[in-house]
Amino acid sequence: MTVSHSLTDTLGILPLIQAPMAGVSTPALAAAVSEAGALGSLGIGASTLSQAREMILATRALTSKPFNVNVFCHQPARRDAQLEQQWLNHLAPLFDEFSASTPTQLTEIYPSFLSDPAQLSLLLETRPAVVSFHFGLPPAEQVQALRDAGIYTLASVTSLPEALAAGEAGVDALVAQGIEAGGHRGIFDPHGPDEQLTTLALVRLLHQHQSRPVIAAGGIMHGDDIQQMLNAGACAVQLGSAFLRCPESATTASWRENLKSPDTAHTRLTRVISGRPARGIVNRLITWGETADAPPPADYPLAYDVAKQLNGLAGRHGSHAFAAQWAGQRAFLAREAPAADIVSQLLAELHQ
Ligand code: FMN
Repeated sequence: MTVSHSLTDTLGILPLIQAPMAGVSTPALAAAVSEAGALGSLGIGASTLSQAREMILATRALTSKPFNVNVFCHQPARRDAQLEQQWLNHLAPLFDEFSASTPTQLTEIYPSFLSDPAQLSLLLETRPAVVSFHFGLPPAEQVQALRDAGIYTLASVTSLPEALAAGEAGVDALVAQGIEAGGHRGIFDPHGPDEQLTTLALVRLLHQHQSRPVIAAGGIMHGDDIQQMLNAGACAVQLGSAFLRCPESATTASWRENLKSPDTAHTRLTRVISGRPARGIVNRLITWGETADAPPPADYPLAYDVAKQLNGLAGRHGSHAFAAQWAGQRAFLAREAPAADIVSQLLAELHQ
């Protein structure tokens, strides 16, 4: 049986994690957060193996402190040629706007940790202090192999059954991701039921009904929010949106502009961008993909393939109207400051 120790005691860090954010959390961001005494994270779910290796080595060159590396554990896409064609047909008028033809094929652009043994080998070789899983769980033997290598393991969960499954798989601690959270929802089966619990409800539920340490994620932007989660039984918190405006983040200029505007409060949890539920600032693809007559989007990550192609095309014409700009419900509270200052401001508020 796995004996879990608290992340903060094991690693000697503050109870604060900068969320892994694929494409946004750079080595500079992760290292700055870790140097400030919290836990920085890299998201390698959207990277090639060599990019992932480079990011891990670059982070290690910037800090000797612990950091987290996050992988995607999604099930392979359900291929359905008819559904994929319907989705492409629905998006065709958007490609027409740029006088471009619609793609004819969709590709699984992100290999899952579950089907790519090279990702496990990379983690065992580079041994980051922490590894976290999103969208599901690896088999218990793989979790054990990571733990045997001295790696502390985390898994995103959105419900009690997912939390119990993560416990069964031997994961050390759970990231309880509430409905307020920005970015992709870590739900294991995106086609299954979803109670859509708030972060506070989920933290209390998991604290009451299972024994693994719980890390709260979703809508946490201020020291008061951290205190509320610790009071509810969380041992730490994980914040993504709070770090989007840091100079160290790879957030684009248009995304940063939008984060400053009151429109940032207008986020939506939608499957139309990637095929999995994810929360972002409402853009033209979301509006277009959610019209009453729209067919269901292609499965994850097939829908993301065409969304990225559309965004690339629009970008070449100077438009950001189709960019996926992930943000939590409370991202309008994100502060523009270096990551180390964000960490110290949050701690000062926590201890007021
Ligand atoms: N979580 C992951 O486990 N892996 C990711 O690659 C990932 N990418 C994200 C990208 C962005 C831009 C954002 C905002 C979140 C992402 N998340 C990812 C979700 C975060 O882990 C976390 O659950 C979320 O940021 C918490 O909500 P908040 O944004 O309100 O703080």
